[in-house]
This record gives sequence, structure tokens and C-alpha cells, in this order.
Amino acid sequence: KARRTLAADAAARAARALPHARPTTAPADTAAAEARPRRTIHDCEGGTDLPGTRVREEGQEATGDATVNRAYAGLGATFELFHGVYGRNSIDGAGLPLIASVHYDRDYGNAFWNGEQMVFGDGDDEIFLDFTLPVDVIGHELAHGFTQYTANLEYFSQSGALNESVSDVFGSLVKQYALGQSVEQADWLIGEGLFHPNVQGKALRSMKAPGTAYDDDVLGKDPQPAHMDDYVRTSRDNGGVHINSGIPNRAFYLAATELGGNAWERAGQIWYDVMTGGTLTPETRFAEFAAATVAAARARYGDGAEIQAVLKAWSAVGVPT
Ligand code: ASN
Ligand code: ZN
Repeated sequence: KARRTLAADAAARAARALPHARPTTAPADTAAAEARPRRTIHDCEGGTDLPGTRVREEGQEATGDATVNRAYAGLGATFELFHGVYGRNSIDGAGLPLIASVHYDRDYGNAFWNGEQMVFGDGDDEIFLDFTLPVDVIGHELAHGFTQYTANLEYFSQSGALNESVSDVFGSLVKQYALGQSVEQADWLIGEGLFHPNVQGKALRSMKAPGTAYDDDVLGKDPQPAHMDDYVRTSRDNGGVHINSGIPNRAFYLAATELGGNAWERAGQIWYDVMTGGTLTPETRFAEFAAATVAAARARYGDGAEIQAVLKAWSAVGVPT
């Protein structure tokens, strides 16, 4: 019952903070308020067969494996953001069970959403540590599922960079909401704590200052641009999806910090409304996404600080609205 109280409190907080907003969460006595995560964690034990052996299900107590327990908690934190703040029952809005597999392969330095579930590697212990360590990385991977069920942005070029950026935005919001951090308190990093101590870097990416997350002999320098003037045209990385995401990432950071308070409230609500509003297509590019955030800000908040913050943010990164 503690979870219901948490979600209800969050909804009440959000409602107080958003006096002009339509309610985004159902009253406490409806089915939506009864929504609970349905989590299952599997262990690949160093193999690559998915999902692997089931090791922890919803409601079961912690296991002796910290990786399993972090994955379980991270799935819960992601569910709590989408449900407690936006009234969404799981990433598909229909109570989708959340499945993760840990200890995938040996020395596997990545994590991914495969269209049906999350997969986490242990890292190689030279560059990367365990990919379940940063909760924003767990949120990032699950947000790929959210995007799949909503705008379904094609994973290539500008639409792909938006897909990546949306995962960074909601991944960061999962962390900020779980820790109760305001825009000033948030680190605006993705994957802080993931690098081995030998690596010269703070994190995988910085939403606040794209291009400054790491500068390492082995990894090289963070390639992310922070402005359209520095947009990277490349055939690598699906047309630079993890590179050019720096531009919309910084736009979100700027809009959220201009508004102040908690990023999941107004800025996050606007980005959520864009993703679920039905106006994007899989081929949506930066300028169309930016225009959609302006329209969403107006639709929810009218002509006020929100629309001004969004316009200013996109202008600062060189994306026309
Ligand atoms: N961790 C990466 C991501 O979620 C995996 C990938 O390249 N798809 O973006
Ligand atoms: Zn991603």
C-alpha cells in the first residue's frame, strides 16, 4: 500500500504545482491509481540467450545479487515517474509488464531495449562498470519502450537523435524524481558513476554541457554538439543518434532551468504531451519536434512563462520553431 500512497502524494504535489493544468492523474479510487508495476528480472549468467533464468518477480524480496536488485528498483523508479507524475500505467499506458535481463554476455559494455525488454551488461571493468548502477541509464532504456509505444521515432538521423534525446530526458527525470532533485540540484548527466575510475570523464553525456562529459585517451572526447552550428553529419551511429541528441538535450535542460523548480513538472509535462499528443510521425525532425513543444506548452499552459521558456531554449540551440 506504500506505493499507492507515494503515487497519490506525487499526483497531489503535481496538481498543486500545476494549478492551470488539466489533471494528468486519475482520482485515487480509479483503476489508474491502482496501477502497480509488474516487474520480472532475469539472469543471463554471462550468456546471450534472452531472457535467461527468472530470479526476481514483483513483490518478492531482494536477492543476494545487487545487480538484480538495482534493476528491480530502477524499473520501479521508472514506473513511478510515468505513473506518479504523468498518470501513465507503465510505458505503454496499458500496464505492460517490465522485464529486464542482467549479466548479459561477458564484459558487455552496454545496455539496450530490444523492443520487448531491457538488457544490461556488467561492463568490462576497465572502461565501464555495471550498467545497472546509474538509475538514469535504466530510465533511458525503458524510455525507448515509451517512445516505441508513442511517437515511434525512427532510429536514424534527426528522428533517431530525438529518440535518443527523449530517452535521456526521461532517464534524467527518473533520477531527478527518485532523488527529489530540483533543476538546480540535478547533475544533468547521463550515466554518472558508470565509468571505471581510470576513465577521464564524469558520465556518458551531459545535457547541460554536451561535448564535455569525458575526454579520455581510450574513449576520446565526448563528440556531442550543443548547437545546430555544430551538427555532426555522419553515417556512423545510425547517423549520429547518440551524438546530435546533445542539441535537443540541451534545449530541454534550458527550458527546464528557465522555468525552475522540478524539471518533471512543467518542462517534463510538455515533452510528455508532445510524445503522447499524436502530432509527431516516425520521421519527425528537430524543427517539427520543437514546434510541437511550443504547441504543447500553449495547449496546456496558455500564453505564459512556459511557452517563452520553450521558445528561448530552442532558439539558444539554433533550432527554428
Ligand atoms: N545503450 C544504447 C542506447 O540505449 C544502446 C544502443 O545503442 N541502442 O541507446
Ligand atoms: Zn538509447
